[in-house]
Amino acid sequence: MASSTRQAPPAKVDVLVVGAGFAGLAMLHRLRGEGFHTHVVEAGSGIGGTWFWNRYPGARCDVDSTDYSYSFSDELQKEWRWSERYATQPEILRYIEHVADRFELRPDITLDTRVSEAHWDEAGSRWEVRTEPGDRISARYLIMATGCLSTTKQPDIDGIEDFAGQVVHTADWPAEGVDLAGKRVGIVGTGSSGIQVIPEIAAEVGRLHVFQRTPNFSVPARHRPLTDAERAAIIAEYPQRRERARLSPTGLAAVTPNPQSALDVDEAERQAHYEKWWDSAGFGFLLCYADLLTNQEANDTAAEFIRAKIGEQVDDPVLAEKLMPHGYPYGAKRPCVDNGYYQTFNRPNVELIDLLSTPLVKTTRNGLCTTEAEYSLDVLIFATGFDAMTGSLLKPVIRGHDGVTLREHWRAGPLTYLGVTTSGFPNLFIVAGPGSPSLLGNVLVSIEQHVDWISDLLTRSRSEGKPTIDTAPGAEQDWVRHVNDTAAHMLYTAANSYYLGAEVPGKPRVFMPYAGGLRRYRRECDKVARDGYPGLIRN
Ligand code: N01
Repeated sequence: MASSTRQAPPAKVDVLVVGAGFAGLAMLHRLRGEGFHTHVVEAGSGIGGTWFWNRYPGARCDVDSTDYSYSFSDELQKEWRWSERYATQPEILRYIEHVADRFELRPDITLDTRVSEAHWDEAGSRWEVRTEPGDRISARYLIMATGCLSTTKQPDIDGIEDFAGQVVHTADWPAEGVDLAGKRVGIVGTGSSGIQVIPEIAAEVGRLHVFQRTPNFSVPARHRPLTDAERAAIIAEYPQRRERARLSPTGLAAVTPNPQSALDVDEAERQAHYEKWWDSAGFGFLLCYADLLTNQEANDTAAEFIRAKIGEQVDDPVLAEKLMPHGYPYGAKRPCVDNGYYQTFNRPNVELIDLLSTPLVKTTRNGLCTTEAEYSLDVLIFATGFDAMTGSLLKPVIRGHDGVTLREHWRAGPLTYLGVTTSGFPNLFIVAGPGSPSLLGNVLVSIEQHVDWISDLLTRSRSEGKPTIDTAPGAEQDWVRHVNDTAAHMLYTAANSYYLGAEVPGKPRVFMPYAGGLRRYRRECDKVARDGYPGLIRN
C-alpha cells in the first residue's frame, strides 16, 4: 500500500533503477554524476533492500563490516565508524540511510512503488514501465537492482491458512517486532537466517520447536566490537584494502586465503590449523585450505572437523548427530556462521524436530503436524529463504523484442551475458544477476564492479552515439556455458542448494552464480570493455 505522502516518480527518465538497496543507491549516485536523469523506484516503504526487510532478531552480516561497505567515496569510508566486526542489521540500515542523506539521493527515490510490468517499445527504443500504484514511466535504460535474495519463499505446507496463530517470515519481519515472550514458537528452516534467529530468541520464548530439514554446516561467527585502534588502522589502510578485495576471488579483504592443500599436511598439523581458523576466521573458515571446494577428500577433512565440533557443543549425542550435516560437501550450500547456535539445543525449552525422519504433513489451527506428532504453537516463523537470483527478476512481467517475456526467455534457466545483460531485452541491465559472482563472495564488491561497468558502458555508448544496447545471442550462450563449466570443476553441484535452483520446486536446475571468482570475473569484464564490447550489439 502506497503511503499518502508518496511523490509520483517522473514520467520520463534516462534511467529507471528498480530497488533502493546497496546496488540501487550506488547506481543512482554514479549515473546521476554522469549526467543521466536517473530515478529509483522501491517496493518497500524505506530504503535499504535486504537490510530494510530482514529485521529479525539477531540479523547481521557475516562479512566484516569494513569490507561490506561502499568504497566509492574516500570521505564516506573515513567518516563512518563501524562499531563491530560484523555489523548488525540496524547498524547497516543506519549506514545506508546515512549514505542516502550524505549524497542527497532521496529526492530521486520513490518508495512504496513496485514495478508490475515493463515492455520494450521498439519504435521509441525505450522501456515503458508500469508500477502497482499505477505510474507509467518511460526510460531509455532499465536497471534491475532487485537483489539476489529478495523474493521470500513460503514453504508449501498444507493448511497454512487454517493456523490461528501469527505467521512471520524472517525476511519480512514486522518493523514493530513480534511479541515472543513466553510463547510457544515454531521455526521452520535452519539456513543462515534460522541459525541466527534461533539462539537470539531461545531465552525469551516459552518453548521453541526447531523444524530442521537439511542440517547445515555452521562455524562460530566470532562477533566482537572493533577497537578504536583497529578501526583507525583499517581506515588508514582502506585504499590498499579495497584493492585487495577487488583483486581477490571472494572480495573478502579481511581474510587471506591459505594457498595450501588440506591434503599436503599430516593429520596433526591439519587439526591444529582447523582449530586456529575455527577460533578466529568466522565465514572465512572456508578459505583455510585452497582445495576445500575442489577436492572431495580435502573437503571431507573439514566436514569431519565441523561435525566433531558440533558433537562437542551439544550435550546429547543423539541430538548432536541429528544436527550434523552429511551427504553433501561443506561449502556446497552457502556456509552459515553462528553465535551459539548448537549450544542452544542444550536448553530445556528448545526441541529439534528432524523432518528427515518425521516430515511435515500439514498445518492445523493449533500448529504444525509431522508424521509423528502435532506441535501446538502461538507463533510460526518461516526462515525458509528465498527464490534466489531469479525470483525478483521474474516477478514483474518484462517483455523484450517481439513481446517475449523474460520468463519465456529463461524457461530453461537464466541466460545472461556476464550476468549483466540478456539477449532480446535491449537496454535492460541487471546488478548482481545470475551469471555474476555476487552470491559467492562479498556482494558489495560485485555490486560496485557492476555499477562501474554498466555506467562506463552507458557513458561510452552515449558519447559514441549508440544508445541502444542488446546482447548477441552467441555471447550469451558462451557465457552461460562458461559459468556452467566453471562450476562443474568444483563441488558446488553436489548439494541441493539455491545456487542450483533446488530451493523452489520446478525451478530449472542450473548453477546460477559465476564460480570463477571475482578477480577472474573482473578481468573478463574489463577485457570485454577494452575490446569494445564484442558480445554486445550497440547502435
Ligand atoms: O535461507 P536458506 P536463509 N520444509 O535458503 C528450509 C543470506 N543470509 O534465509 O535446506 C522444511 O539458506 C531449508 O531446508 P532445505 C545468505 O546468503 C546471510 O536462511 O531446503 N524446511 C533451509 O534450512 C544465505 O545463504 C546472513 O532442506 C524448509 C531453510 O529453510 C541466504 O541469505 C543471514 C522448507 C532455508 O535456508 C539465505 O538464507 C541470513 C520446507 N518446505 C541470510 N523450505 C548473514 O550474513 C525451506 N526449508 C549471516
